[in-house]
Amino acid sequence: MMTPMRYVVLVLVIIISLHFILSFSHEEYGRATSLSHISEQLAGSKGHPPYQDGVPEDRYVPSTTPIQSRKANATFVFLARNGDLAGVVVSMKQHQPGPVEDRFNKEFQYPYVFLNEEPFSDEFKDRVQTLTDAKIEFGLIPKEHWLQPDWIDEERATTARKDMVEHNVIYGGYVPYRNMCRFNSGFFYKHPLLDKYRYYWRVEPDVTFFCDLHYDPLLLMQDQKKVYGFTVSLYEYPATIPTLWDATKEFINSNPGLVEPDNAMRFISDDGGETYNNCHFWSNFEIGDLDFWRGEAYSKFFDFLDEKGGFYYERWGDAPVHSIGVALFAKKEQIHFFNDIGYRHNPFQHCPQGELHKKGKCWCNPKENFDYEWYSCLKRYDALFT
Ligand SMILES: Nc1nc2c(ncn2[C@@H]2O[C@H](COP(=O)(O)OP(=O)(O)OP(=O)(O)O)[C@@H](O)[C@H]2O)c(=O)[nH]1
Ligand SMILES: *[C@@H]1O[C@H](CO)[C@@H](O)[C@H](O)[C@H]1NC(C)=O
Ligand SMILES: [Mg+2]
Repeated sequence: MMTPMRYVVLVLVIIISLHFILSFSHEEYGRATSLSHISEQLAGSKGHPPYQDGVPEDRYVPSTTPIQSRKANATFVFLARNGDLAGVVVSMKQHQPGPVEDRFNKEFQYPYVFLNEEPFSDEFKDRVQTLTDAKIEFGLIPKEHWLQPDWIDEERATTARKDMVEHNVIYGGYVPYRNMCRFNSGFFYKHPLLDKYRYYWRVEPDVTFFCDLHYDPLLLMQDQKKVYGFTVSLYEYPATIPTLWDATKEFINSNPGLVEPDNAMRFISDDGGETYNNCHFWSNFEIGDLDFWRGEAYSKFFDFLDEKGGFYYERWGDAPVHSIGVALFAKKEQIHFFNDIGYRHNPFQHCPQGELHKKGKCWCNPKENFDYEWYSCLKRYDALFT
């Protein structure tokens, strides 16, 4: 039997050791294994991250074109399961008649494309259609775009998953999550329902949009020939991508002509391409150019990565794969930070600061802003333009 005193001492020892195990410095960001873990690390005494850094520059130059007269060749893209319905409604309700699109989508009615590897239920379709007057198309993902290809060595994949579970790698044991990452990396833009569009805005369940927009971000992409737009950037867990950078270097070496000379390599590498610094744009929010993904450079890059099998032998995410692709094959000016779009996907959010916050009538707390937290990569994006 343990005496109460011993019990207290034991608990204290456990708490103190946990504290040491969990605390890590800036250099050790790679040890994090899950987002909730990181968010715990960031949580200050008030239960939210200690957002302590200054107000970022307002670097967006608004388009002077009146928005009422024109519309981009674009759609919203929403990958979801039937079980995601509640979260889909939350994301769309703010997205559609809510603040984000008040300024333009009522008039322009950008359509939505919903994709799923299973047929959407009637309940799902009915409830989603109720939320908007815009056209919604529901698409089925072909099996060969979704399932683990049969040339993947299942034994090797199983071992890798077990290993990741043992090491507490987030989603490390899940095949469907890997299917999703591979689909988002290399197949969503090949879906026939997206053929007729050039630009897309990716939306996920349970995200929050905080501000009014006074221009059409899809038209901004089209008019300013942007390729990729983001709101949050951060580090990937190295445990999910041990050989992704080696594969990338191999690809670059055998296809030097595909790399854009005016690229954003400095966003993803601190040593001129020798190593990956793990920075990536957080792809649960994306506004992008589908033709860029469909183009020669990215297509070849994706096929090359797919052949390596890292989506299954490791757990390559669509965020690092997209980010590396964009950083290497687009001009750095074609990557756009949507500073004025207040956005949250748990556990992180971008909240516009200062004048932008006022202008957008944003309802996020400006102090809760990930931009210049130590785990954010935005400073590396800024450095591209200085
Ligand atoms: N159809 C379908 N969609 C999926 C599946 N898994 C994930 N998704 C969708 O893919 C997107 C990303 O999945 P999430 O589960 O949100 O993954 P995540 O953002 O990395 O993780 P969370 O932090 O849990 O949100 C969301 O739009 C999901 O609805 C799946 O098995 N089938
Ligand atoms: C929209 O973009 C797609 C893909 O680039 C293209 O095939 C289609 O013709 C475009 N439609 C219009 C109306 O420009
Ligand atoms: Mg998500």
